[in-house]
Amino acid sequence: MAKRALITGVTGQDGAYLAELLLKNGYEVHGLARRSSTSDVNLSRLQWLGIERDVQIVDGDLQDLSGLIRTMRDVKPDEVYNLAAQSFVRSSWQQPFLTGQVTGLGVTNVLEAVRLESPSARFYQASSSEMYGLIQEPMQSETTPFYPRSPYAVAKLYGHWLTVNYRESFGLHASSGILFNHESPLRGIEFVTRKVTDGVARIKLGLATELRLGNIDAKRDWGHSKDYVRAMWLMLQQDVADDYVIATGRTTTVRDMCAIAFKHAGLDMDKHLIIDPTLFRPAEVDILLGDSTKARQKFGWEAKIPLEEMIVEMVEADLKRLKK
Ligand code: NDP
Ligand code: GDR
Repeated sequence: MAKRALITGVTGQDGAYLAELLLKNGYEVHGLARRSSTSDVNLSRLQWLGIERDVQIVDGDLQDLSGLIRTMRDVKPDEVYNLAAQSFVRSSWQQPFLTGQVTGLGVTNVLEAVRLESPSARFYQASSSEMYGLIQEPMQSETTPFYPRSPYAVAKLYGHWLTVNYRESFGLHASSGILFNHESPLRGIEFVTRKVTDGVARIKLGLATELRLGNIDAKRDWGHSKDYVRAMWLMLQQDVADDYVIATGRTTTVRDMCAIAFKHAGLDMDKHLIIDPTLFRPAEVDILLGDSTKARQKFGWEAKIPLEEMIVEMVEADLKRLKK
């Protein structure tokens, strides 16, 4: 019989790529999604991948425990991937309470629903390199101390430790992936890589003349979402649940990432890039660089798609979108 997976956040970047991977692997895929007044459910990313009819959508919200319990009872999943979150760091200062409710306490709701209705299911929690925040070690691994620098990161830390706690308290097969930044053509437009590739495509097509960014000295360890969802799946195939860092092991400034996009489009970055102080954050994570030796040794995971290739793919996808 086909394995059954439930993905929360299926309409997001990772949810879409993970659904695609699980479908390819023969899974029956159920996705929790919330309705909005403009569309029943935002299926645009699933449509981009051509899988919108293959995913069974369940109406739900991470804040609604009773709905999650009912969903778990109905779907009876073998694997649960908790990807839903208010995931934009900058918004978390504007909406700290909501971020705490969804990104933090939401994890309690999903874990409780699993514990009560589907305790043999394997559980994945989407933890984040943002939890490292103010960096304590030059390369961050599973043993590096955390120092969160935003309401988002504080909420993620709560979800992370609760996952560890439910594993230790109730024996759940609950794993946490500490994923560093990962991007793709399906990345939300508010995140810096996509803001850059969309901005560059607009300038190239004569739809804009400038691109405004905040702190371009920040450094990130950027990988491709397609590589990272494979790591999520591999984690849940292990006999013993554990926590793993997933990263490329290479860090790049926002400025240098930006230069790749401008160069590919044949544009002079200095003529178009404007630094806007209003886009700086109240507290910044200056540098992230992950060490995913444990994931490589335990299940052979490595990032395959380099930053240059990904940024070019994103610029091309944005040019195509805008020409339409
Ligand atoms: P996205 O922002 O693209 O997707 C977030 C998803 O969560 C969307 O499907 C969104 O639904 C859903 N969601 C938001 N609030 C609720 C809610 N209250 N109830 C139910 N669903 C909700 O994020 P990514 O795909 O990039 O990331 C996936 C997860 O991994 C997130 O938890 C993120 O914090 C985490 N993460 C991401 C990293 C990255 O670099 N991408 C790195 C490390 C961790 P809707 O479409 O309706 O808005
Ligand atoms: P991040 O991603 O905060 O690392 O969180 P984001 O792309 O938003 O920022 C990366 C870095 O770029 C700097 N920056 C800008 N960022 C945005 N969004 N817009 C700008 O105009 C801009 N100018 C400079 C930021 O200050 C920052 O240093 C992402 C999310 O996916 C989280 O959910 C996830 O947990 C972490 O990655 C790992």
